[in-house]
Amino acid sequence: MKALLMGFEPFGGEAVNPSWEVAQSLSFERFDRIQVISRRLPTVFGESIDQAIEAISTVQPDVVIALGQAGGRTGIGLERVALNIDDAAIADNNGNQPCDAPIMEGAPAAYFATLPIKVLVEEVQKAGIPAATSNSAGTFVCNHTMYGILHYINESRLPIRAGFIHLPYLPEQASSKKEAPSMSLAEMLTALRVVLTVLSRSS
Ligand code: PCA
Repeated sequence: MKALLMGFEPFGGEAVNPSWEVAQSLSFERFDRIQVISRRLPTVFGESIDQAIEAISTVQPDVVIALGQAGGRTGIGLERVALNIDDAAIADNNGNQPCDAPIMEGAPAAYFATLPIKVLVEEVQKAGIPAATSNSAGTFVCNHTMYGILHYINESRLPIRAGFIHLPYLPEQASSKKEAPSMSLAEMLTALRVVLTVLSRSS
């Protein structure tokens, strides 16, 4: 199975983004006949979708998983749905801050992830790592990118399963914040190995 794993560059004043740390680390591994190809996306509206689509068409993966940082979450979040809306509480890395704007005019209001999210949550939990389904990927660049990926795959009728996973802060990010939950990189990597293994066995 060929898996395209995408993470984001740091944003909002952070020095790292766990999503890219995880995606990058896994690209150096080989397990269960899974080939992981990683790409780092800009935390920028529009450009993130363009680069994700470019990566999908060059890599031609079986599975696409985009990862993102969701500071404040206590576990791995398997996103169920992407909404056709941009509504940013902070500016992206290019200074864009859209408000109540559709991502794509005339396109569906939402897309569901095409990954078996309940099964994945259960398996990650069995590995001893906090995980939950999430019914909102927010309305910032992650939701935007998830929507763009699912819309592209749907419109192009590609046989690619795709979804989005949000990650908590890394301990080094949480250490300077008041009561912020975090998860170690090692645990995040274990969770993603579980996710990829389950997907490779059900392809
Ligand atoms: N998290 C942001 C965008 C990039 C990232 O890692 C989000 O949740 O929208």
